[in-house]
Amino acid sequence: MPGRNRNDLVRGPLPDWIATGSGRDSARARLSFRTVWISDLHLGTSGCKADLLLDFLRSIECETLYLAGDIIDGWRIRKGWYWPERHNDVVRCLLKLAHIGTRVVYVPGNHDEVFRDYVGLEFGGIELRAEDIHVTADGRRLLVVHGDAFDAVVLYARWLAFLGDSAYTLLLKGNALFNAVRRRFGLPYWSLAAHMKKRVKNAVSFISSFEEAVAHAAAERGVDGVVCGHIHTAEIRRFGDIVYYNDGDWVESCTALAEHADGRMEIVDWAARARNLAKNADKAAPRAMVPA
Ligand SMILES: [Mn+2]
Repeated sequence: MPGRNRNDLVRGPLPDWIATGSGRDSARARLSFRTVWISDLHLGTSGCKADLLLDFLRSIECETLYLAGDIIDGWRIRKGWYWPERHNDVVRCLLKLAHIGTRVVYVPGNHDEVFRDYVGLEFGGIELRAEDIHVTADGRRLLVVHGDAFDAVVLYARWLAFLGDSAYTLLLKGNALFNAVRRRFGLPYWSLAAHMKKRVKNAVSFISSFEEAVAHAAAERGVDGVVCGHIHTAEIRRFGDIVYYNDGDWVESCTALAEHADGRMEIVDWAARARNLAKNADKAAPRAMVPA
């Protein structure tokens, strides 16, 4: 952005539709990160915690913001229109961040895979990519994907031990084809994550084999780590030489992944932060009106 001081733009007063309400938002210091990843917002569904998400987006500043898939829930919208004003606010806030100089990269997931037809293009300053390689401040290369490509690998994990890597590659392709066919016939995306979550006993082993499958793919790609979403479970975990990062979601946990200026990575739990702020406000002013 030649001739414009990015920091002035980021820190300057925000337009009304960003700094709505109390005015506290525009006054308070923003949390500054080098990079932020969010995914699985599921805008267009009642599950999306849009209020907390807006509060988060208005509280941060970063050089690069990754939207790591399942941002708009296209599968759900097809069943019936659900689009409250709050969800518009989120979209406008994201566009605004791109406009004021944040690099915004959108890697579509399975619920917003219609956007996969547009990878390589740019809309309103938002870059659409099938995947990306992010280089951290301390020089590590991280593969950024949504993660749905690994559903089939996880499902057949037991067989893969016998069949080896060619079957693994075949499964990755098969998973994409399987859902492309379902989409063509107007069938909903078959979600392994949802399927496994119904069987509570298997949920833990599902999460762990998903993480292993993603880390395995990252190792094959020769990167130092991988950032994904999809299973709605935030995590930072090392598998051999690979560090697996999951930024969580904004339906259940309300978490993001953030990189600090020195390359240090952290999971930001915005729901927990909101709870703590409310608790402290309660202590400081016990007779204040706190909405239930
Ligand atoms: Mn997903």
